[in-house]
Amino acid sequence: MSACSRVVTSGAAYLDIDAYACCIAYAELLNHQGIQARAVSSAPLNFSIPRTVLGWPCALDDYRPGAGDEFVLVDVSDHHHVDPVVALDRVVEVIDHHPGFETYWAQRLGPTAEIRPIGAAATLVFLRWEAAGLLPRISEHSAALLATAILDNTLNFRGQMTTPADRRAYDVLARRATLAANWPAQYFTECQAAIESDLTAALAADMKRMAATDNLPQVFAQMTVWDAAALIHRHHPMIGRWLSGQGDDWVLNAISICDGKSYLLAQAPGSQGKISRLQPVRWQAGVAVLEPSLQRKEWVGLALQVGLPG
Ligand SMILES: [Mn+2]
Repeated sequence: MSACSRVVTSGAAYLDIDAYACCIAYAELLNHQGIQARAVSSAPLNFSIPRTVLGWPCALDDYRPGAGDEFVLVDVSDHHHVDPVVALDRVVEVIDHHPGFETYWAQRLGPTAEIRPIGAAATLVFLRWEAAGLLPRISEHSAALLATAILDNTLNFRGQMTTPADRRAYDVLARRATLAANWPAQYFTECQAAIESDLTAALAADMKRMAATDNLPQVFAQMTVWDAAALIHRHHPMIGRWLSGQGDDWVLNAISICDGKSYLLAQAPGSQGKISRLQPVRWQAGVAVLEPSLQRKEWVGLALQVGLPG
């Protein structure tokens, strides 16, 4: 009989840098605390994890969860979209920053479900390390992963969900990981180059079907790049063709770090209208520009508010 393990895992569709960092760094923390834990995922990694990051000396564990294992969800709380390895009745902890399922988990887990609006789930994991008094023992690669996840999920601290805790966590972790001062530009530029070299795969890897609300286009693709205006200028027709193949009702939210704007692409008047009802943008030739940029989880938040009575 093998000993039971805490399996730290995330969403089913894909793993972004925040989910990836949280799995690895939170499993490392649990192990320091004497709880056997593993970072496990069966989802593909998306384009927010570029080659430089993959080159750091860390990885997910090659582990198949067994009958007695317990699960920790990080950077996900929608129970419809968790990794297929998860047994929902054996989830013991949730650490997330996506809105919509706070009540579901509060009823099941009480205070061990921590779901709150903050720039990155990685910041919540950083706070766990700090609260445990174990920050001096965090590995350099976990510190670098968490720091980079914070950069990505806060859109280089310009995202509207960014909090002072995200900034402080980045400063502490970047120092600990000795990241270069120009790491943000380097990171987002590398992500953009990877995305442009395989655009349809990048679209497929960060596309969600919005079942929860009628107030958003059904297909909601997103990418975060250094310069979205340049990317759209180069690839607009191709992006439109590929997304039209996924359905009639779609939008692409291309988040541009260098100018802090969202470049929205949509073709159908109905899809454009759904976006315009949530934010007052002007559509021109299928493109609308929004400053400051909004992330998909913020669009979902707006769409859910519209659905509330009163
Ligand atoms: Mn996240």
